[in-house]
Amino acid sequence: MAVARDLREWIALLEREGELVRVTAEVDPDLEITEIVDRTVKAGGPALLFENPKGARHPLLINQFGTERRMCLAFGVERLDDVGRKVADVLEMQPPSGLMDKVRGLQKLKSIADARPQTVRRGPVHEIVLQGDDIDLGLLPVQRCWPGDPAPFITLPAVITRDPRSGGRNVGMYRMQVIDRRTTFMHWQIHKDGRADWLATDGRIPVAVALGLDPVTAYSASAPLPKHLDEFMLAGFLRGEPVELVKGVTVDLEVPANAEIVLEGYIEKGEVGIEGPFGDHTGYYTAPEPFPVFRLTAMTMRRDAVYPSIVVGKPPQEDAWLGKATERIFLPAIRATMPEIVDYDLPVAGAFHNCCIVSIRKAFPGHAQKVMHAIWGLGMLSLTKCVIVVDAHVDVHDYAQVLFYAGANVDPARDVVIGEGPLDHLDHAPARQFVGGKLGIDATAKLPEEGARPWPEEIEMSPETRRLVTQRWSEYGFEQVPPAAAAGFDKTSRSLRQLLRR
Ligand SMILES: Cc1cc2nc3c(=O)[nH]c(=O)nc-3n(C[C@H](O)[C@H](O)[C@H](O)COP(=O)(O)O)c2cc1C
Ligand SMILES: [Mn+2]
Repeated sequence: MAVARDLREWIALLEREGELVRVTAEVDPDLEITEIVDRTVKAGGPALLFENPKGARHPLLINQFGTERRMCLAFGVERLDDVGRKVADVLEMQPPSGLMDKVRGLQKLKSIADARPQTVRRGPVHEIVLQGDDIDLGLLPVQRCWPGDPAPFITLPAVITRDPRSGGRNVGMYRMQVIDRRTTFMHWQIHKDGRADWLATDGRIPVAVALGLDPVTAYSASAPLPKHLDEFMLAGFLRGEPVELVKGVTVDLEVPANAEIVLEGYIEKGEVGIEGPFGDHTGYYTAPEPFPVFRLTAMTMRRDAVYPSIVVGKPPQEDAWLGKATERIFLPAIRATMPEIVDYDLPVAGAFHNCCIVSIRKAFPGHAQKVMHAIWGLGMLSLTKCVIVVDAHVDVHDYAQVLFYAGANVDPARDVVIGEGPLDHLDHAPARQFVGGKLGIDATAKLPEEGARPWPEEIEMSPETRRLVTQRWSEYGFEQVPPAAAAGFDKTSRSLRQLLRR
């Protein structure tokens, strides 16, 4: 499946697939769009293109990522795990052993070569260039999302900076509160790479913000890559086509040539103001806090540029699927250092950082604790508040099943780890901001060395009886198939459900 080159091709693809609705009625970006989108997302509805946002010159695209199907369309895959497999293929590369192996190896190497962004001389993003007094963020339908928000916020930006020491590029998604026609705040939180670039800079740091990208590049801005890795590389690798970049007009940075809109400018080291509150993905308003001020020096656009937006709030919202994409794409990288991990799940209702369920092939006493501590030491997963470890055969995506083992296999006096460590910037629960408690729950079967009595056997029907019942099913004369919704959690009842569906 081909992936979209830019936002326009993506919109066309969504339309062909029946995944987009155009709204021609005049709709207010002040709260009204949020309420429409909130209902649409929760109903599993389509992407929405608001063609006449009130008071603005440009249309607004929202809910482009709001379902699993659209997320798969974005990556050109059948299932999100297929994207993870592409990453695994490269991470697990071995010296080739035969001709076919060599050919396959070359294909993989090509995908790595494609990852490198390509500089081009010009791009449509410079069809319109506004500088000085002509710069006006009021042209864009920037949403005020929730009633407690003091101003409109740009919510789906790809913020481009360079590390002043290494020159390495970073692309991050950080919300931007509009202050006036030519100024916003930049909400890069304490653990984030853009903020580190800013802190490492003396004086002013050039910043470019791309709005309206192909979906994979837009996603990549939200991906938690290690600091030294360029998110545009990830985008090129996942797309199988390099991201094309052009030189900025007023900043010494390169920007996506096919972006709908680019905001160029700078941030002074010492210039901060009070940003927020903002109704965030935690489900609460974040407290007002000092964040730096972004001053625009140019606003460039394609003709008829489309402005992209997203609403976050109490889960589930559209960002759920951006998070699930990260969960699937990063599994192979996590497994590269912890091969005992079978799978993991970051529940949407846990706002991703509140809870991590992980299944492991347990091999020695204390293994579950080892994995908890590894997660608390791994990239952005280190901010995870609660880790639940289960055995390999448990389906981490089936929360009823996880709860069963967390209940049945846990002696709280023995199997709960309470630690301390860094917490998400926006977590309001800990007594101090940024640090607080960690909860680990070891829901694996325990070994004698871990202080367990002989562990009982789990109940499973014998294969012969299952086969017999399957064979005789029609003989039993059931009139109606029992509702499959009475979802049990163990393998027996799942295979029974599959049987009943036939
Ligand atoms: C819709 C959306 C909005 C986000 N807003 C912010 C934000 O305002 N501030 C922030 O620090 N991270 C925000 N994030 C998370 C970052 O984009 C994410 O942590 C990313 O890895 C940051 O890039 P970095 O690792 O290069 O710093 C947001 C993510 C999404 C999907
Ligand atoms: Mn980064």
